[in-house]
Amino acid sequence: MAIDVNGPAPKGSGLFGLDTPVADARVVVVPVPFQATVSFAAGTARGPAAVLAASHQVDLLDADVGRPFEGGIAQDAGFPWLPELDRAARQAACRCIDAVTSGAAPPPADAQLVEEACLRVNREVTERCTALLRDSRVPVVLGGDHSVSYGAIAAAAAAMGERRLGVLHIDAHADLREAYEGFAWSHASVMRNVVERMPNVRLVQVGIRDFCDAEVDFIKAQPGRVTTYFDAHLRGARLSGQWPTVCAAIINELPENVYLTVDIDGLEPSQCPSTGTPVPGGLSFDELVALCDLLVHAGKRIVGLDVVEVAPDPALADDELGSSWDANVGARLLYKLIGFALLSRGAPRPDLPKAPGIR
Ligand SMILES: [Mn+2]
Repeated sequence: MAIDVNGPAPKGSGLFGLDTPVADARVVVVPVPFQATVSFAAGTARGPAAVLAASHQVDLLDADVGRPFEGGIAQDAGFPWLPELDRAARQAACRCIDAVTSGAAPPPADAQLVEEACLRVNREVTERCTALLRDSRVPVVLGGDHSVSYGAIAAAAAAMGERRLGVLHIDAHADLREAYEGFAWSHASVMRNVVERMPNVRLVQVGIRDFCDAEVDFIKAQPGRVTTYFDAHLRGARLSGQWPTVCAAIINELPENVYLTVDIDGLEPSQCPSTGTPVPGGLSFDELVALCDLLVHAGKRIVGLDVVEVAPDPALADDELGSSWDANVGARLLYKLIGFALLSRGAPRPDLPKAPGIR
């Protein structure tokens, strides 16, 4: 079916109202609705369904990134076994967290179930993304909690061979804990695991405003590997109109090939009120878009990306998810990030008439 960019998304159509077969898509979105180790409010397991529903509102022409749909975007079937595994692992994780927070040891069988679930998700996401990268396609993981990024980053890092991979990490949280609530593969440990297990990764964090002593010690101990732009240190640039200057510095820390991992809570909570662990402060939507725009203009190549921790308002029923504000922001951000990834691989830039005074 031809795409009508002027009309509404057809009922029952795919992500962004497109019907590109997965086999023909240059960008493949892999939904991973996993939240076993979520520590505060659960809900991101409904993120992919909500983003899919909300994506039908996204206009296909975009002033920042042009016509990403022409690159071919499709969402694959994900992992049919995942929802059941997620439910079982989440229940086991809750029992572990209850034990740990009351000073007891977690039940060993539950701890093992969570660990094995996390390892399986890591392994299967890595396999899926590796196959896409081998095919010169762009893997896009849609979470789920932040733990789902690990497998995608592992695939991208391995695809680099001897070359370095920059990981541009947008988040309120440093995610550098050695383990959290007893889980080695927690969302709160994902970047620690990336840095420790993928020697060619260079991690650059932006927007961080929730962290512990041990995470700061880890950052200090990794001067060539980890650079953290704390939100408090970015505030001056944000408030004084120096955002592009600080973006240039951030980008300068990254090698040519970049994996982009966006925890939606890196944005201001007004953009993600239902996410699991919202924190005041953070980047505006425009600041994140400007950072990505400058990244592409600087000649960096986006090899893969993810958007995680999007959660719809828990009051919404399954058939109402398209009206979720969190998912609306998530879908629009996802479309732009896909667009930037395609621009970074030579897609044509947008060609809009510019009004007087606009450069
Ligand atoms: Mn976070």
